[in-house]
Amino acid sequence: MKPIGNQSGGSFAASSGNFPGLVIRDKEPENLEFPFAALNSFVTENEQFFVRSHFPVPKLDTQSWRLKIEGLVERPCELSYDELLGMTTRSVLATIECAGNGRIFLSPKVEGLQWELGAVGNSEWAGVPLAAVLERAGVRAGAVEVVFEGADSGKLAKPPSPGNIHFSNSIPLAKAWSPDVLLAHTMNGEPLTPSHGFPLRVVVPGWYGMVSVKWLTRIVVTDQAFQGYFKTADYTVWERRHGLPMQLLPVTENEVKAQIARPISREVVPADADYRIYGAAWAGEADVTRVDISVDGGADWHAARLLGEAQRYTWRFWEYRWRTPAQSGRQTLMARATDSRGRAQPLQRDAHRGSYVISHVMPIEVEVSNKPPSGATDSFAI
Ligand SMILES: Nc1nc2c(c(=O)[nH]1)N[C@H]1C(S)=C(S)[C@@H](COP(=O)(O)O)O[C@H]1N2
Ligand SMILES: [Mo]
Repeated sequence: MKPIGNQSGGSFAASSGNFPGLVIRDKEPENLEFPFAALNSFVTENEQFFVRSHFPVPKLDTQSWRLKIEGLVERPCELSYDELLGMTTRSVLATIECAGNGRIFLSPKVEGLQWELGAVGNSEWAGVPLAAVLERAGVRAGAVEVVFEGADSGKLAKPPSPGNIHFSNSIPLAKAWSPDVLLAHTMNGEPLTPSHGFPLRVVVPGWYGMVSVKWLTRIVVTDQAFQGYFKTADYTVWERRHGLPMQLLPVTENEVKAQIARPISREVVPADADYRIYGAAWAGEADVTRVDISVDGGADWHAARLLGEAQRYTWRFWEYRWRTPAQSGRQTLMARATDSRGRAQPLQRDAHRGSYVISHVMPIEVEVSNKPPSGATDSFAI
C-alpha cells in the first residue's frame, strides 16, 4: 500500500487564533475542508465545519420560507419557520462525513472534489424530529421513502442532469421514523449559517452527508424508492456479488473508519522519544469498539486508547503513545478501527466503490530523526 501524502495546495479561508482556516477546495459553489491536522475539539465549531455544496447558496428569508410536506400523506401541509421553532426540539450530537472524504488519496485518480481528510465534522444539531412532522401529516399505507428537496438548484454536466434540478435525496421510511433524524434549525446552539443550510436542514445521523439535505423546502413521501440524480447518477457504489459488479447502489450508512490527525504525512518526529499518535474514529450507527495502530507498515498492531465515552453517531478520539525508534529512518503508520457490528476497515481499497465511501486503512509515512530539532542547543558544537 502506498502511503498517503500531504496534497494541500495551501489556500485557506479566513483564519483565527491557532486555527489556520478551512481549506478552499472550490470557491463557487463553496466547498471548504477542515484541516484535519488541527483536530483538537470533540465538537467542531461552526466556522470550522466543512462545507459541501453542489450549487450556489440560496438566499432564503424566514418570513417567506415554507416547508411543504406532501406525497403519500393524509394531510399535506406547509410549516413556517416560527411554527417549526414552536414545536418540541430535540438535540443530537452527530458526526457528518462526506462520502467523498479522502478522495485525493485514491490511485488511480478519480474525478470529484479532491478532499483530504477534512470533509468530516461533529456538531450538536437541534431541531424538530422528522418523525413529528410525518406524524402531523399522517403517512399513508404503502409509503416507503421520504424525499428531501433543497432550495438550491442548477444544471450539472457530468453526467447530464435533466435540466435545472434541485439538490434532493431520500431515506427509507424505517430510518425516517428514528427520533434522531432531525429537521435542524440549530447547530451548536446557533441558528444554521447560510453555508450549512439556513433556515432548515435535515440531519441523518449515521449516514453519509448527502442525505442531510440543506436549505430544505419540501418533503415528499413516496410509494417507491427515489431514483433521483443524487441517488443514481451520483453518490453510488457498485455492489459486487459472485465476483461481478452486480448493481449500482446508492451510498447510505457510514462505514467504520479511523483517521490519524497527528503526526501528519512526512512529519519529522524525534527518535527515541514518546510521541502521541492521535485521531478520531467513527462507525455510523454502530460504536467504535477498538482502534489498532501499526508503526511498522502493518506487520504488528497495538491497541490505541479510546478516549471519552462511546456516544452513538459521534466520532471517538483515540491516542497511542509511540516510543519512536532510536535510529533515523522512515516509518509507516496506520490506524484501523473495528466496530460493534464486527466490521473492520479494509486494508485495501475496493475498486467497486468508485469515487465514494473511502474507508480503507490509509498509511502515512513519517521521518524519524535523531538530529536535535532546529532551535535546540547543539551539544556537539565546539
Ligand atoms: N441542498 C443541499 N443539501 C446538501 C448538499 C447540497 O449540495 N445541497 N450537499 C450534501 C452533501 S454531499 C454533504 S456531505 C453535506 C455537507 O453538509 P455541510 O456543508 O453542512 O458540511 O450536505 C449535503 N446536503
Ligand atoms: Mo457529500
